[in-house]
Amino acid sequence: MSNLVVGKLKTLIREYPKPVGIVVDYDTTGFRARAETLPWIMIRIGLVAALRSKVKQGCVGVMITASHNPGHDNGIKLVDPRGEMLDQAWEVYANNLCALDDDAEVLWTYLETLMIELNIQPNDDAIIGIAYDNRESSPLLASIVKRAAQALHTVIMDFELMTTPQLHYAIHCYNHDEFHGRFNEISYFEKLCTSFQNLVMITPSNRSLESLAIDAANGVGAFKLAQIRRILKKFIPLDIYNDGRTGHLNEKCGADYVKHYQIAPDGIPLNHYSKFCSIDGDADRLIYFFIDKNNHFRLLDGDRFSVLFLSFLSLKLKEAQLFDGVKIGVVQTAYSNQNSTDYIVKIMKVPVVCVRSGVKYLHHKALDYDIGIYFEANGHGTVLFNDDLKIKVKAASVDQQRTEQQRLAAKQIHTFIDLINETVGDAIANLLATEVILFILNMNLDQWLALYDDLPQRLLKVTVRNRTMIQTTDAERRCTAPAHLQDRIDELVSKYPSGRAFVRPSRTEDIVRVYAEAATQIAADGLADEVQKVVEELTK
Ligand code: 16G
Ligand code: ZN
Repeated sequence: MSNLVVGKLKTLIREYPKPVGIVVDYDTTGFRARAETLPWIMIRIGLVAALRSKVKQGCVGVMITASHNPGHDNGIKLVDPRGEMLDQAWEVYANNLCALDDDAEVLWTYLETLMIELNIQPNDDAIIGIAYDNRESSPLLASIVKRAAQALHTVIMDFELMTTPQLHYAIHCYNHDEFHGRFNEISYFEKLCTSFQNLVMITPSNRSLESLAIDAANGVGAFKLAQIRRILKKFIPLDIYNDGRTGHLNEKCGADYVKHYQIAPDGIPLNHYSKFCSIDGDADRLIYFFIDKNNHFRLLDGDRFSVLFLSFLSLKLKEAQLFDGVKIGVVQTAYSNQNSTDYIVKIMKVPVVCVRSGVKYLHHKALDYDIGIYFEANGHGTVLFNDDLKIKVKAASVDQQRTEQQRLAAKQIHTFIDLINETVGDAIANLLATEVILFILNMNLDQWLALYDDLPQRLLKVTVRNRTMIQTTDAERRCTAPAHLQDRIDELVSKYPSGRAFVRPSRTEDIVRVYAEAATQIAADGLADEVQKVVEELTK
């Protein structure tokens, strides 16, 4: 066996050598870089995926995407058998493999040691499911992962073109008893569309749903949305723009662009609709926007989804007489607008916890609740419901001791749970969830936005010599290095009414991010500029 594996690895290494002196780091987003620099990493990740599958005795997912990055980038991340992000201990194995010399014998020695430590054999069964987004480089990178994994006796399930959340869901289904080791894309579309239709149909109303214009970032989501549009055409008109047929991926469009620049994307007719949304390149982020009556661009970001989903669920739990005793919590990051946090805590009386950026940190924390709602301000998030709560809600929906209104509310929650993709934030599922909540609550985007006013904010990118000089604590809200940086930020913040600012090194770009908010836009801009100057001065 070992000679065979070493032989296959030798061939792969010869074809896709590791550049000299390169150092990479698997973090919350996996690996991400210019596509042409990635092939050698694919070999290592293919091996890690195979081992992870052997250990877990389940199917492991491999997603090839660079999300909202430009089309020339690509990336890779692994999905654990429950459909969740890769266990953090395994990030270390991925990094260790990448740090080794480009030599098949060396790689094999490391793998052998690891297999002994993990108590697995090279020829134990392994299965991985691979999917990719619509970047030109994706099929080649996927083929390298497959070949490396196959060297370790691995069965490959080729999902080809999929969104990141679809792959998470596919992996969850594949490993879940209920699905008996099967998954096909139809079950994903059925889950979303059937629950959406049911929610619309059980809700008494004589209104119909208004058209939604979707900016699909010229990404893989466009192709999947086209199928949803067809299935749901009698229920909601979904008009897809930036659909990947002509424009470039994430170029002047997509959720990240719209959120970052706070402007409408190119390629969408602003005069024709009252509701718009943007998803990102791999369809795991969503933001909404509209043009108000004064012709101003208005954004509804991830914080707004937390508030909307929470309002809906609290109301329906109360109507179903299920609210008491249910532990609901909202998980946010440092980027969440302070006014959203205040609204949730002070007005809605629901606790908020802040964790560091990165979906897996939010997801993990949300598991502490019966209903855990988490969204990053950038539009990535979902809702998690624990099993007891699901059973309780289902029972209430058919409980003849309850009034019809109480049963209906329980049924609405139960159907809403079906619509949500609990494995990871899913822009397509969340878009349908948002539409149906607005329909049930009879709200338009103006009313949704009016729930609270955002504090003006400014986000800056700062280029420094070495971004790891900046170290943070307290969910990335305070700096511990370089010395004096936090004191200087505190001093600046104290000059601004409602001021708040923090600095953190990006994990996806070679820059430092500065965030500031304050009572006015001028003040937020001023505070961000002042903090930027201090960062530049102390990292010279
Ligand atoms: C990635 C993360 C996102 C986080 C962002 C921070 C996932 C799937 N995505 O996009 O959650 O907000 O990185 O990026 O975890 P930054 O470190 O460059 O600010
Ligand atoms: Zn994404």
